[in-house]
Amino acid sequence: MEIIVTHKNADFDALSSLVAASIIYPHATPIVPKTLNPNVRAFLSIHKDLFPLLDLGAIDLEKVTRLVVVDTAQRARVEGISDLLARPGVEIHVWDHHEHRSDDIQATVLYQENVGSATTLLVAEMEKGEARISPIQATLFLAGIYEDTGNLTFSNTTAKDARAAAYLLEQQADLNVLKNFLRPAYGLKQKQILFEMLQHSRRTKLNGYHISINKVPIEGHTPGLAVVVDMYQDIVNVDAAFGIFTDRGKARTMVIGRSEVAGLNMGMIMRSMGGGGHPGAGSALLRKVNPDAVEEWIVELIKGNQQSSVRIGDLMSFPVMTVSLETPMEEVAAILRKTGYTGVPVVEGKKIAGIISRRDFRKVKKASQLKAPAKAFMSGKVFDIPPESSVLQAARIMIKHDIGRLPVVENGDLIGIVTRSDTMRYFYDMLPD
Ligand SMILES: [Mn+2]
Repeated sequence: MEIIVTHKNADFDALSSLVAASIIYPHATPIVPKTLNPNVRAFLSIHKDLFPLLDLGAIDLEKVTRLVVVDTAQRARVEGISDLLARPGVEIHVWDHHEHRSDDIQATVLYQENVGSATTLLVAEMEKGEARISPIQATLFLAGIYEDTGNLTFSNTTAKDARAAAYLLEQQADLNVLKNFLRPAYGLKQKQILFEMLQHSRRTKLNGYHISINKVPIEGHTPGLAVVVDMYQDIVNVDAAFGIFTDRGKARTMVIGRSEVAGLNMGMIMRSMGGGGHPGAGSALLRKVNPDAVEEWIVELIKGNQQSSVRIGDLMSFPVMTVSLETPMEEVAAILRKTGYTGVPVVEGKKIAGIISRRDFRKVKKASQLKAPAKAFMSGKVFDIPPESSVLQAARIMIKHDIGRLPVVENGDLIGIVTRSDTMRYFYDMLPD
């Protein structure tokens, strides 16, 4: 059998992706997660009978041959399927719009695009297949897209999201129903928190942006904090707003952020804190932390964002010491010795043909082989990077592939080189003046 699952604390995008996937995979059973956001729960309590969703408990997982995961690729965010993920022979399809992470679920088929909502990808697929969508399904799908893109206003919104929304309106999505469900999480408790935030509201200018960070004590489970931060940001009118909500009894702190500007990627900031999100909105759950320290941490992360405006092109060394395909190995060795470099690109004209590093000399077994040309020992697999990349991107490639230097390539030509110590120096702010 086939099942469709999504992340816990399901939002509208998660729920609508579940239902949308059940149209694309007509033989698959959509499984509703145990925890739902309050507005999703409210929607389902009224519309449950219209959507044939099952609990995971009703499924014999032994019989599952195909698993479809929607609106997340993170293992930890999907409950109850770790055995299934580990079982060989299970076909796994992932539909997700979050940035791909190396520890994500290993998909047999991965549909990943950086669009505003996961629903967008599934709706685009449906439109291609000319699937029939009922008005109530169209309404739910539009709720998914609207919630994740802030009604197509968040900076993560793409033309594809707007196109999918247009298609759903053509399929009679009902904006009145939508309006009632998209913001119902705002009640008395949320109102009190918002008022408290406004009373203690402070604005600061960081890295050229107007920021407001607000620390609020909360007690017990408090849903709808994202909506509160959203409204708070609207009212105080800043580029980015953060709520640091601490429940002292449970020693838990929920950090929620909203950003209106492309230069402040909230998802990136929250990922640095162990959470996640999109460029426009994100959150992180921290245990046993001091809210003041969290505030400082956020300030540091925002300041750090400024650094990401430095591009690899600013940091690289050039001209680059290179050797040709025919340079004898003994000459390469002499160059490495003289310069202290751990490796040197092998070029053919301006194009990189390979790279030769100290490690490659381990392959040299006899002295006579030192007369052989570089092309015989070089590694032809070269990772390179364009000059407009960020330092973080370069660091990621070097760490992932355990390489110490990355050729910088523009229009196919080698224009510079960046080393691991360049990036380290940059991160630790030890740039020589
Ligand atoms: Mn989503």
